[in-house]
Amino acid sequence: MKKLPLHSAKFFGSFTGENPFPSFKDAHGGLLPELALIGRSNVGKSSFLNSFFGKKLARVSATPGKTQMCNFYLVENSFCLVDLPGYGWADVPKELLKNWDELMERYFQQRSHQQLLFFFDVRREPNELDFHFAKWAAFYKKEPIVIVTKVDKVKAAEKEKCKKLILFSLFKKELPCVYFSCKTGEGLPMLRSMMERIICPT
Ligand SMILES: Nc1nc2c(ncn2[C@@H]2O[C@H](COP(=O)(O)OP(=O)(O)OP(=O)(O)O)[C@@H](O)[C@H]2O)c(=O)[nH]1
Ligand SMILES: [Mg+2]
Repeated sequence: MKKLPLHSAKFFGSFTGENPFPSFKDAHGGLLPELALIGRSNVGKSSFLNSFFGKKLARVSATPGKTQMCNFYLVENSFCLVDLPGYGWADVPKELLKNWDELMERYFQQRSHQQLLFFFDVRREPNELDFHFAKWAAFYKKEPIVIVTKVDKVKAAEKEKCKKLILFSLFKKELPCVYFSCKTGEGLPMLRSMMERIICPT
């Protein structure tokens, strides 16, 4: 199978959806595949992005709410990846939460070709906003790949428990699920080969 040129990834730009989101085409005029990272704020989406590309492209912070726009990264002639703003960070004014909802509506309505990667911190339990997202995903008929993050912080039994919660309580269905840690690299080879199969299916 073709290897993705991940090291050639570049930051393309930040978008709010007020103007159309960018669309990237292949040599035959077809849309390039798109991977979208979604999940609660501080769950480790931007950290995953940096591990996945093997270089520091996105800003990571211990303070939730770091990524506030839809940040597009382009791997030329292969695919694009979108780091979506995390939801549910503390101290967020109501107005900002409303903006998040509107931004996501715009993103989901304008894009139909993306694969969602749903991130979940292994030490948490699904909250109201996670359920809100799961409903959206079902409405738009999206089947996310679940990435359970920060697994370096827990024992094996807790990973299993978290996986069951997400699949059977949150999404209520079997979905692909990978344990990931940007500290140890656990899950990275598997995720890279999964993405290769999605992006270059032949
Ligand atoms: N131990 C551990 N810490 C992690 C891991 N992934 C992320 N973190 C830490 O979690 C914090 C948040 O990480 P980010 O990658 O910025 O999270 P995010 O989901 O992009 O957050 P927002 O941009 O606010 O949506 C940082 O302090 C990271 O160092 C992991 O696999 N293991
Ligand atoms: Mg981020």
